[in-house]
Amino acid sequence: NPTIYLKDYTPPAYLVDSVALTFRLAPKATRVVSRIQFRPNPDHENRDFFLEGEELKLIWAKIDGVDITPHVTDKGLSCEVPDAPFLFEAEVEIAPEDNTALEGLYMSSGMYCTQCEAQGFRKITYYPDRPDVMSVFSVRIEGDLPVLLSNGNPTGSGTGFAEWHDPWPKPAYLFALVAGDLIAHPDRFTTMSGKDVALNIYVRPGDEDKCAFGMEALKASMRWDETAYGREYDLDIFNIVAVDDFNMGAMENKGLNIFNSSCVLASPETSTDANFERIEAIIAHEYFHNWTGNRITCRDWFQLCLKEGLTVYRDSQFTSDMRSGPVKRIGDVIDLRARQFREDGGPLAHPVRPESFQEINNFYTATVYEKGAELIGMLKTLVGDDAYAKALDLYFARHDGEAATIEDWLKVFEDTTGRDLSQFKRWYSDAGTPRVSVCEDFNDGTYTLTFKQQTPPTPGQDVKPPRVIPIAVGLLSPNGDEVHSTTVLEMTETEQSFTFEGLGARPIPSILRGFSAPVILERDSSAEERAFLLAHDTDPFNRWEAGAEIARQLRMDMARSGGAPDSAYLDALLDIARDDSLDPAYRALMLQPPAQEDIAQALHANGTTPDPQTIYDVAETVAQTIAEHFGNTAPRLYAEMDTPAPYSPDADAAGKRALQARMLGMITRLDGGKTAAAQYAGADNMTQQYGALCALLSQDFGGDENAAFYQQWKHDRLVIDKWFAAQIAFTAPEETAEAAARMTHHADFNAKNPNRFRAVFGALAGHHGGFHHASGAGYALLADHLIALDPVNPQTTARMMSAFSTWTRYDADRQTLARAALERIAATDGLSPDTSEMVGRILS
Ligand code: BAL
Ligand code: ZN
Repeated sequence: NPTIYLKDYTPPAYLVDSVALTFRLAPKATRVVSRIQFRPNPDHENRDFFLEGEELKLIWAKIDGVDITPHVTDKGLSCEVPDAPFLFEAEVEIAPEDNTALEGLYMSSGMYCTQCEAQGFRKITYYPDRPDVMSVFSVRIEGDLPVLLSNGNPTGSGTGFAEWHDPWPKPAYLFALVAGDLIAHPDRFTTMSGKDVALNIYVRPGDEDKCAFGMEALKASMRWDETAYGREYDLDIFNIVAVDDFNMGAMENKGLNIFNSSCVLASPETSTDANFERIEAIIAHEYFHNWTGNRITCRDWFQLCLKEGLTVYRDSQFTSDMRSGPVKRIGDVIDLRARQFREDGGPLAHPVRPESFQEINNFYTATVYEKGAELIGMLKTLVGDDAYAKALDLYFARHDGEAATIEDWLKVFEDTTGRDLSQFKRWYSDAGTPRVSVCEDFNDGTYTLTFKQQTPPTPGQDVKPPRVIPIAVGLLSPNGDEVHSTTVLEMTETEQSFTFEGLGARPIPSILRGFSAPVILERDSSAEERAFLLAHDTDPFNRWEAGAEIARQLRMDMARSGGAPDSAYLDALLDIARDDSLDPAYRALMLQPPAQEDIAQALHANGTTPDPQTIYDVAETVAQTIAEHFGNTAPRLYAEMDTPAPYSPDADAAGKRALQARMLGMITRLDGGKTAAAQYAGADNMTQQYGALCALLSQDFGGDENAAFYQQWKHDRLVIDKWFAAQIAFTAPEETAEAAARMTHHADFNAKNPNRFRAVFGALAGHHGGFHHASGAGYALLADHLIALDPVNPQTTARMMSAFSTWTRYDADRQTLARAALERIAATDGLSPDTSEMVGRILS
């Protein structure tokens, strides 16, 4: 694939005023008739007419009713056209049943569905498949299926057909069609201006009882967007459809969101607390796209963060409002460090707004999404809440109905506040995670913090000028009082000092409160100071951070030079666990050990080659020591955290269960699995059933429960995905690859289903010690299966390639093994452009 550059952007040669599509559905030979009203774009000189189209069989084409014979290649169609508005018509044939890539129109468990973002519409018909061509769509679907859905409002239906009209101009990537034997879970919503909206969640028969939670989440999202952003829904109907085979989590098609069934179906018996929270967040995310993504879309795919960063930011605000703000923030930062910092520090690093790509599907990344959201949070911190609200109002007013850019986005903030955001823009253009070091001085009542920022080089970007970094700081007195409440310091230079006057004693600083910027803070604080902040910081994020830093440092020290946790650390954990003034969900997070991947990342950043086996052994030793230190506290707290029946997925109850699960992990190390087996036997919900199973498997118990679990749930695809993952996640490193290989031979393994493929290989890649085992078996197995999957489903293959992105961090022997696996992938004949780009970047 050629490389496409942001700098080469040119406006479309032709615009589309309206498009009418007729689908005659058939699994092997669906016919699509398109009638597209074009007009020359006055802003464009070049008049070459080209429509993207891939894997289409052209039946006929006409311009203004006259047959034409266009020039057709495997990329699209070109022909002579009038220098005035004209009607282009064509009929094409496609084979949804053969479409295993799950892009365009495909079939999943007997239903037709679509995925058009980013460039899937070109596999449905010839079209200017670019987001800056927005048009009004009318759709007629003909097919012998009970439910026939498309975007917009229904305009007619009868036996074997349905018609839809979407009055809101949209790019082709937001087109959707669903047809199948589906059951609706219906509801209604009255918008803030009193408009009645019909809501439906469509599912396969048998899944009807898993829709209620998603529907409540949808209504809460609709209300929240009205209250928080003044955004009202704009069609008569809003449909969600659950699909089993889906490359992503969900898709925000206008008025017809299509969801991976794992991201919408929920019931207490089959879904964990974590599933419920994620479903609520994803439903919100897709709904919020209606304004940030659909009404205002992206001019080109380089601007992907314009809709994704903002929408992730909005869904995190929503979750914070629905649940606990600090718990959500801590969870987001854990995730950011695990996925985005890892990306930003390796061969896949790219700017939040990339400047080039070969395959845009490879840029649906943690950097575009999660770092993109962090940039919105920083902007809000810098301008303040009121200015943020005004800027957003201006954004919606100024760009509604447009395909916008990051420049447009920043301009509304500049126009609202009078600030110059040119330095802030570097956050969009420069890859890499800034490292911010700090030193301090106290003299005669004046306390000075001096910060230095430095961003390491990333692929294609050697020099990184300083960025504006909002650093939220509070100061505590030695007796634990807050002597200076949170202030946002605006760092703009490479090195910069900030002073605080009139202090009676040298304060203890709490820096980067709330994780006010996505940077790595480097501070040589003493163990005492961290322990002090862990006990006294009034900022819940930084209090957690102090504990996390102690936990990370301990494991790094042990991995480098042995040793054991000291009793101060163990007692601090006990104090937190028993502190009733703290929300159980927060306590559970405080007791969550750092991921082994984080320890490897931190060791590498500090110049030590991480040894995955040692990191695994340290994690086990520390966990065992903590369990022993907790002694009777664990069973006592375990009992205290009992939640009343019936199960409720609300945040309070889920928080209690999270803390209870931490205790169960400790107890299972000491009681031979008795408590976990009892929990398993008595559980009336998946959180506790699966939690007990995982606790048992992690200590090599639970053979009977494991077999019973499979028997009980073998009919439920989503539960069996969890079971597949659990067979791998709790193995010792030397057994992980073998366990994953065994699961690929299980009768229920199906590589064509992305959820099942990810259950196995996500668990393998997520097992740090196992994937990076010295034998190289993890690398080899993943390479085998990626090579096999690539011709079937390039997108899922390419995304899973990122498992290899840290390979150069490890020792020479592991590097040799990983390189061999990567080179084997690279040398595969006919490798997809998606995977080819990924392997090229990872090897470079
Ligand atoms: N737009 C792709 C899926 C999502 O981010 O919502
Ligand atoms: Zn999104």
